Order: sequence, then structure tokens, then C-alpha cells
Amino acid sequence: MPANLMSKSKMKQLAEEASGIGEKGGDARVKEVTNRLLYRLMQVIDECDVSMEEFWAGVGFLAQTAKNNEFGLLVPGVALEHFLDLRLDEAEKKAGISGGTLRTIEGPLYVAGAPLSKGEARMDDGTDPGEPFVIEGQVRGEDGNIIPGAIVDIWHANSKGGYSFIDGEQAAYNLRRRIETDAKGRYLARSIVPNGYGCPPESCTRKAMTLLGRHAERPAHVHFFISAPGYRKLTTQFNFTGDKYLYTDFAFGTREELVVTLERVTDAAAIRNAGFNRPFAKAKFDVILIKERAGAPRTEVEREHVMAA
Ligand code: MBD
Ligand code: FE
Repeated sequence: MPANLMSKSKMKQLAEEASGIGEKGGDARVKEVTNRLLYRLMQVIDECDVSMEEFWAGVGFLAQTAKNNEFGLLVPGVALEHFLDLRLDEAEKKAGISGGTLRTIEGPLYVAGAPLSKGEARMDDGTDPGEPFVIEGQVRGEDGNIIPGAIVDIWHANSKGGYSFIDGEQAAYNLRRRIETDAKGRYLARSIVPNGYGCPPESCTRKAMTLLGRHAERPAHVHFFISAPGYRKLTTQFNFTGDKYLYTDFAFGTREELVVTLERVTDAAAIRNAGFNRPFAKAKFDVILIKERAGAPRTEVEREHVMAA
């Protein structure tokens, strides 16, 4: 069948009717977004001459993605989560907000309710054979003021690239901690160096990436939520210099300002001081928060989060 069989006005009329545009009831916001989505979808079907078989294969793919509870993975894979970040960056710029540590995607693997401690935390349960890791930094405001009592919520993968709760192989809340910054605004985490995450072999997301000629891997990264009273909540991550996938992250999370060079510590006294029994890696990740202000776009994102039992 040839492309462009349909007139624009016919597609427009059909999308409007299906979205209840002429009806009194319903939700105006839902109607508007549905109408625009449907009209564009009809256009794409017509322009690309999508066959019935292709259309239903697409429906089947989305159904399987939902069955796998995998939309949280597919969304960053097709750059939409990063796109939402870029829009929020622009909205902040428009509101006169600049400076502060850059945001980047939350991703689908956060688990709420991690253990909370003051100043420092040991994040791993001691069973991971990976390289010991110290993550430390200071939380400050845009004027350079230190922020004691900020909550630094950290989560990352193990040395196999797996997340506790999600992979079903690790203790509850392993590699997930909340640390309250000390009187000098500092936090310190003892952990193990994470490996990058790869989408599961049978996942719809990996299958989609393969069809797009892309890989389905993330570089190693450490996730953060940082919050403090009176400040804008920050969602971010850091990556490591030299990572194989640093600039081809399938989830578009890498930002140059958030790449940290790991320091390798081999000195015996320093190893003992850090509470380890072998050489370790150290990352310094300081954070600048922006003061909350009236009229600024929200950075606290309401989305579904699981809690480990
Ligand atoms: C991750 O660990 C992640 O952070 C994202 C965004 C997607 C998949 C796995
Ligand atoms: Fe992650």
C-alpha cells in the first residue's frame, strides 16, 4: 500500500472525535493530550504506511513491556527521561535559576526507605568481592554555605551491575543508604565499586535496542537524591572517567560535569584508616543545591516507588 492515503483533515477530525473534544464531560487536560497523541500517531502510520501486522506487533510489544513491568527501563532507553530533564533545565533557566549541580535521570531502580545514618554509612554487606570504594563529599548552597542535615540518598549496583531488590540476589537495601550530612555538610559512604548495568537478555528494552542497532548498556554510575529544607531537591548521578560506555549510555544519563576520576589508594595505613583490608577506590562528589523559590518548576517528582519488605 502506498503512503499518505489519508487527508490531514480526516485524521484531525477522527482524533478529535476519539478524544471527546466536542463533548462537554471528561478531563480537559487528558482530552487535549490524547487528541495530539492520536493525531500524530495516525500521521506516522499513514506516512510510514504501517501495515496491520506491524501495528499489532507494536501493540504486542507494548503489552509485553507492561507485563514485564518494564516501562521504567524503556523510557530512558528511548531518551524520554533525559528529554524530561532537558525540559526541566530549560524551565529553570526561564525562571532565572542557574548554577548548582546538574541533574540527571533517576532511572527505574530506586527503592524507598533505605537505612538512615548520620555523617557516614557502610553501604555493602561485605559479601561483594569487588573493589572497596569510598564516596565522600560536601553539600553546599549556591552561595557556598555549608548545609548540615541534608539527606543524601545513595543507590548503586554491585560489582556484577545488579541492584538489590531488583535482582533478587542481594540482602534488602544492600548498596542503598540515606546519609544525613554532618555539621560541616559532609557525607561519607563506604561501599564497593559498581559495575555498569546491562538490560536483561530477554527484556523488551534490549530487544528494542537491538532492532535499533544500539547496545543496551549503561556505564557504571552512582545515583543520588539530595534534599534539605528550603532547597530544591536534586536527582543526579556520577560516572567514572574511562568507562567503556561513558559516552554511549543507552539511557542518556551521562553529563560531562558529572564524571568523576577515581583515586586509587594503595597505602597500607590509609587502607586501615578507611576500614578496608585491600586497596580501594575513592570518589569525591561535592554537591551544590539551589534555594527553593516561589514560581520555580518543581524538582520533586511524584512517581511510583517500591519499598523493600
Ligand atoms: C539503571 O541502573 C539505570 O540507572 C537506568 C536509568 C536504567 C536502567 C538501569
Ligand atoms: Fe542505575
